[in-house]
Amino acid sequence: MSAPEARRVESPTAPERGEPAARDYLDAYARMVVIREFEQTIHRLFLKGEVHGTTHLSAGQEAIPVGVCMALAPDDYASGTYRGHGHALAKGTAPEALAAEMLGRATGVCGGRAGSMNVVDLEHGLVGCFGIVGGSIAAATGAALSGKREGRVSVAFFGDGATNQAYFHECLNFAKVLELPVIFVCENNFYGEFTPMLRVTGGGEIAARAGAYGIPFEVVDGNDLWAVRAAAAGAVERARSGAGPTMLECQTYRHFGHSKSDPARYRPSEELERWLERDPLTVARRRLLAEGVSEADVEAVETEAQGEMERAAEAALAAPYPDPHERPATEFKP
Ligand SMILES: Cc1ncc(C[n+]2csc(CCOP(=O)(O)OP(=O)(O)O)c2C)c(N)n1
Ligand SMILES: [Mg+2]
Repeated sequence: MSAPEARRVESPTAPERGEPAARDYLDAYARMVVIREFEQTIHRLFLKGEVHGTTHLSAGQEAIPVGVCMALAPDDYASGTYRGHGHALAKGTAPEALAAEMLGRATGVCGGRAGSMNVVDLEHGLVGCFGIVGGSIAAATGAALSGKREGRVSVAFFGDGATNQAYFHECLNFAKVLELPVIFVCENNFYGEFTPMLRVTGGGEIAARAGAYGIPFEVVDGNDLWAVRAAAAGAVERARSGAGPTMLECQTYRHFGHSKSDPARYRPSEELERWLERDPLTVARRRLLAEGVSEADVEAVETEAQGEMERAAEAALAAPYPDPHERPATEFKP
């Protein structure tokens, strides 16, 4: 089954628009390249046996966390999924600390004890990444309760599959009733594990579900950094002004299988090819050049991002494992 075109259902409020400078987009593109390099490096290290357990790669979906985080302040909150490397890197986690975490090393962002699926980085407002489908929705909604008092916005990143979980419906209702400053960002990659989204989604429309709770929503091209940032900026403005939650359905596609054990043979090759032609990195690169950024400047940030990731992987591989007898520095102390 090929990925569908979503129907554009009218949303209660149109978000506001404002544009950052070309330099900001170049920086954001650099972050997208870091995420892609990160995922490819983790893929290689996994095959070498350096990454224990499994891991879920987000290559192909980079424009979503980066575009959304462009619109956030550094101390705003976000939660991510088990496909959360991009969520953490976009929110500000250092590639070196995240790579070390993937390898279970003591220098990891959680002391090497969280691994790929459960990263938390409170210093950068990342309240957690969750292996439970839909868990990120509840965490970000909870953070938005604090956020409402503190003037902070909270973002939940989650997949299309999570919109069939009770968390989604309870949290959207709760957020609307309390007008919480939360943005629900669905990364609709059209599959939940090996199952096409349409086969398990009543009504076939994800964003429109928010409308049932009176929450403004928008269907966004999730492979277009500019489109994601603009939609997120409108949602952030609404949240900060006290106008409550917004839902963004960002349509995208994962380049790899669901997890490391999935070769993704269930996807028609024409479908994959069609989406690879709209690789978010290619789309962003083309747009930067069209906006007048020079080829030399684009290449410079690509080289720098690749170098940054190589250094991060080397440092992570050289780092020690945590001492199992020592209490982790990151342990919660009541
Ligand atoms: C509550 C719960 N049920 C089932 C699973 C098993 N599971 C892991 S990922 C996944 C699919 C989720 O798909 P989606 O939300 O679309 O996210 P994607 O993997 O596509 O990013 C499922 C069913 C789980 N981790 N948690
Ligand atoms: Mg999915």
